[in-house]
Amino acid sequence: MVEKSLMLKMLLYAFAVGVLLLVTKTCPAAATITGGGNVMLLNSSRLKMFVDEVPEMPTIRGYRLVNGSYESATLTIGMFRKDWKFHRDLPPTPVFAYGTSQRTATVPGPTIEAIAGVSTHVTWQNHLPSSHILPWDPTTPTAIPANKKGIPTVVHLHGMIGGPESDGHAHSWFTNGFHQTGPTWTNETYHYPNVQHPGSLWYHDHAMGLTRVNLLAGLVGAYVIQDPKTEGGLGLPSGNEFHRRLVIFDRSFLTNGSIYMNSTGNNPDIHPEWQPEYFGDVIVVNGKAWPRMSVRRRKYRFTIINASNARFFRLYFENGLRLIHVAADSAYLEKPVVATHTLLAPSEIIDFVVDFSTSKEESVLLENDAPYPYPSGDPVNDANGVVMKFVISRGEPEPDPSSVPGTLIKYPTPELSTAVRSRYIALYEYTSAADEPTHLYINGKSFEAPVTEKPGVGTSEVWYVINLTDDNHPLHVHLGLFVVMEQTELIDVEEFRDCMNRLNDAERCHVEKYARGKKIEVLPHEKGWKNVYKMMPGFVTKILVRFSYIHSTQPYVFNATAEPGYVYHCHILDHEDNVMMRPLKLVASGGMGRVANPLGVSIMIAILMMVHYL
Ligand SMILES: *[C@@H]1O[C@H](CO)[C@@H](O)[C@H](O)[C@H]1NC(C)=O
Ligand SMILES: *[C@@H]1O[C@H](CO)[C@@H](O)[C@H](O)[C@H]1NC(C)=O
Ligand SMILES: *[C@@H]1O[C@H](CO)[C@@H](O)[C@H](O)[C@H]1NC(C)=O
Ligand SMILES: *[C@@H]1O[C@H](CO)[C@@H](O)[C@H](O)[C@H]1NC(C)=O
Ligand SMILES: *[C@@H]1O[C@H](CO)[C@@H](O)[C@H](O)[C@H]1NC(C)=O
Ligand SMILES: *[C@@H]1O[C@H](CO)[C@@H](O)[C@H](O)[C@H]1NC(C)=O
Ligand SMILES: *[C@@H]1O[C@H](CO)[C@@H](O)[C@H](O)[C@H]1NC(C)=O
Ligand SMILES: *[C@@H]1O[C@H](CO)[C@@H](O)[C@H](O)[C@H]1NC(C)=O
Ligand SMILES: [Cu+2]
Repeated sequence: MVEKSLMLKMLLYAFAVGVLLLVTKTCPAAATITGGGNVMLLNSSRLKMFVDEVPEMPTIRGYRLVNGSYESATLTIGMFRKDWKFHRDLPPTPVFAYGTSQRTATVPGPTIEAIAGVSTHVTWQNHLPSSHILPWDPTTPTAIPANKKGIPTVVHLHGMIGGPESDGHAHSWFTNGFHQTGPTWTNETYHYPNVQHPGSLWYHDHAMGLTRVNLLAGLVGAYVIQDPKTEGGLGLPSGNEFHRRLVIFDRSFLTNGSIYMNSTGNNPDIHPEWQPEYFGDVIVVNGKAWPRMSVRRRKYRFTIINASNARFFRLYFENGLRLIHVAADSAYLEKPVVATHTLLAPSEIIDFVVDFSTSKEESVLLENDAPYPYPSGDPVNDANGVVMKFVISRGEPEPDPSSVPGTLIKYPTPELSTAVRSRYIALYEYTSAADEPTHLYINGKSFEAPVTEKPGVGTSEVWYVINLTDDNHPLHVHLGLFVVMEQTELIDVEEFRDCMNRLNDAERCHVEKYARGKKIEVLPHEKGWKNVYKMMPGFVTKILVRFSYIHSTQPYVFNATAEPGYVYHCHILDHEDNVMMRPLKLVASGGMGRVANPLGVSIMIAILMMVHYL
């Protein structure tokens, strides 16, 4: 399937080049071709790499400093249509961007800096035009305003431990000027308590059925919760110059600069436009294609947010420079973990320190060798195998006051015995007669089916995620944090899959009989508290999910049981939209807000399966 589409793509390139030759002959000035129904894809190798310096996104303080003390702030951030230069030699690209005004809006959006314990209020405003710049598909469950005008948007702050009203529920969408709002929309202003462990978060759109296109259009940005009390003393490289946040995604372009997204579905008679996974052939860092960054000969900290729709990145420095991981997703690790490679799934965050003073070379490439789709797809090529270039200042290492301490921040060790119940949950991928995916479900249930996951506030649960498909589905849980306990290969997978296809019931299919294969060690830098994890195909992955803070035993400072509740989903956006997402409703549990206490062992099994649907 992958090869087939690649072949078609190449044929199309060949055709397009032919057209270009023809046109340039008759009309030498024609540098771009539009219209006529013939899409002209940009050949990404025409874009010279490393010509643009990586931008630092603007920062906005989510607090006020009043007489030397931190006070809560209210921000207004809009979504605007504007043109964005992704590369020196690429014409401006129409995008949707977050910012305080159309002029200052950026892709990715501004970085919001919050202070632990000081709440931030944001009024997110939609200033988008009446129709989308990318093809979306009305045949998947999608937010469509009654007057069919306007682009539904809703903002999710990924990693925030906050109330459901401000979680950016897929049905809480709103259009330009709040002219139309979704069924669970309640308030123009979102409240982010910031009462949680310090770390990196990111905000992005989450509107029903439009998440993939709204992100692809540019609606992503970073958010950080800083805690001077716990982080300040660590001595890590800090400040905007030495702690850099990089938002990475992949995009394809047309020669006229527009973002290219195939508008023909893989099953066009079922879904005219939906495709199961978007891959672009240009790697974009902070809004620039294959940028370069000039660095000094000293330590830097990089927080990398993967905002791709479906591409995985396995990052490494070509000269073997070490990555010293200090955090993963939103939380610090207990101890730094040194590695040369790091695998990043969509929406995961990695956070590491690199010491450029140890580099013998004066420039070094950050490369990627993850096949796509991950892990069984095509190998990377000269284009998507390269992420960016670091140009290191010449001469002797600089004096460098920063360091990486032996111990970072220790949170309570997750105890399996604290889990209070067990569940089995299956994720299914359905395919057409032509063996092309048509849609994906969790538990064989649509998003609209009544909620089945109702964890108690303050409790922990064990989920066993069983993945029987060929694709890696990064699972993301809103509100909760989890620790990956164990990954066990399934034996006799075919037999188990057949049973699951018939019964959709892991217990009756005796999952324990199959979950007896080899165990794969969780990588040390992924052993901390996470909010997304890539589940290995053919494996059962056991995770302990916690619905309470990890930094303290205090109860949530908001009502987690309020409407409209939360969701959990696959973070491959094209899957999430169609509809690998389920509601998650917190319920009061004996003494709301009490920290989980041992009540017995619970098991939740999430099973990801490939069901052949004929
Ligand atoms: C680029 O060409 C496509 C296809 O003809 C068209 O839909 C799009 O609006 C054009 N973009 C720009 C920026 O002109
Ligand atoms: C893209 O351009 C490069 C260099 O100009 C060329 O070698 C390659 O064949 C082109 N690829 C396609 C698919 O046309
Ligand atoms: C700041 O502190 C000064 C001196 O304590 C006080 O007079 C002033 O009212 C304070 N301002 C605010 C805005 O709190
Ligand atoms: C909306 O949010 C604001 C700011 O958080 C709050 O003051 C107000 O009470 C909320 N309104 C409703 C109807 O919930
Ligand atoms: C777009 O997707 C359709 C359906 O999968 C495929 O047939 C076609 O080749 C794709 N077009 C390009 C340019 O990749
Ligand atoms: C980003 O995420 C996508 C899908 O979620 C994944 O395929 C890709 O490898 C990730 N990239 C990085 C740099 O983590
Ligand atoms: C299922 O396995 C595939 C193949 O490795 C993997 O890409 C995907 O992330 C897995 N999904 C889950 C939910 O684990
Ligand atoms: C929390 O929200 C639920 C559902 O709206 C409501 O029934 C309950 O009374 C609220 N609890 C508190 C403490 O406000
Ligand atoms: Cu998925």
